[in-house]
Amino acid sequence: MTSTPSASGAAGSPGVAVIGYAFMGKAHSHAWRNVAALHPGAPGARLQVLVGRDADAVASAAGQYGWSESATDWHAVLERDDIDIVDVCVPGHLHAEVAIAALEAGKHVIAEKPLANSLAEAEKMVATARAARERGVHSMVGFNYRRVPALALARQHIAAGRIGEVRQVRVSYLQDWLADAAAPMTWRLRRELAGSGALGDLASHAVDQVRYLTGHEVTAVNAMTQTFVPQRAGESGMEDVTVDDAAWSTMRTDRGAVVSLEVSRMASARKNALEIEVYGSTGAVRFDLESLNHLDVALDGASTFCRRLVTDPGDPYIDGWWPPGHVLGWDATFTNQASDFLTALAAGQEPTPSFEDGLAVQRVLAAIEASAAQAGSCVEVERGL
Ligand code: SOE
Repeated sequence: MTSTPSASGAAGSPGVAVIGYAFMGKAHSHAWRNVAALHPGAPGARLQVLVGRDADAVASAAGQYGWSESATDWHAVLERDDIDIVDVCVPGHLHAEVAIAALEAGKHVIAEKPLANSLAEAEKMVATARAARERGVHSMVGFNYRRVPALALARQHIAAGRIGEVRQVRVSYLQDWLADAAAPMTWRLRRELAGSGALGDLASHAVDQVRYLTGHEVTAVNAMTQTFVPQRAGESGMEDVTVDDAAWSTMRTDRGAVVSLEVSRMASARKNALEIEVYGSTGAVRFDLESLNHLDVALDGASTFCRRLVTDPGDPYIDGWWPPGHVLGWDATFTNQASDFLTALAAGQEPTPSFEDGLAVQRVLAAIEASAAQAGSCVEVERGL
């Protein structure tokens, strides 16, 4: 255990341990550090310990991100009385093990998406979360894009009936960080570590948005996946890529809508493009993450879209931020997520999205994989919990 000079966090606030200190660990650390300063009324968090395998690297990250300590043994961290919340930011193959152990140790848990690498693991996590809930121990899966103000507003409009009956959804999530065939092998391209490729990484967000925005459940899918670069340079020469680079699917929902979904980490020149369009009988909404403060709306029978900057007083989450027109960044989604999580815990409530939501998404992803393996034939999504 190493103490850092720049310890931060409010005494008396829940003590947090983040497990994992790479990209997501950094984004979550930023959120825990800033949540109470930004969101009026949000309980604070004590940045107690950042956990990772490499002692020097995690100590350095802990100092940089503002943690009191760093540690290398997450099992030991779960035994500590000064830790109330465990935030799981490790690669997918460890989600189930860490989250289940943390819940059983009486810690509230946030697990990064996708919930797990397999349906069996996700089901176990849900069973553990349900038992923990009975003991007042809560859990959430980190679909941070639910906390984009424009998407939260889109959901409000749809729920209020302002686009009528939802008929069609188009959702795509495109990135390009693997477009170069010379990009090296990473854990994200190994099935045993990541579970899947663009599917778990990006389609998990896309499917979650379909459920979140419309309230529909996906019931059946036809799909195709593609691995464009089957081998990449690893530490020991060329290694097999064992996950998808991209996936396409058409889907039906339980309330008669049709969804088209497209995800890729090989879409040249697209960096982090999550685009969503929802078309209803009397209107539509349209969103692009690369312009995340905007929502295009055609409401209540309007025949064209108009663009709305979602930074006005009363817009979702904006009370915690800046005056109108002073735009938010991608990091705000994690701060808003931390605020919602801490607020739910303080009220003794289960935060959303729950592990059940994570499992529901996982079932759609499993159906996509199954359909792709059967040349795109229709696969029903498993239901029931
Ligand atoms: C990488 O593709 C990644 O970091 C995803 O894992 C995140 O969930 C997404 O928000 C940004 O891109």
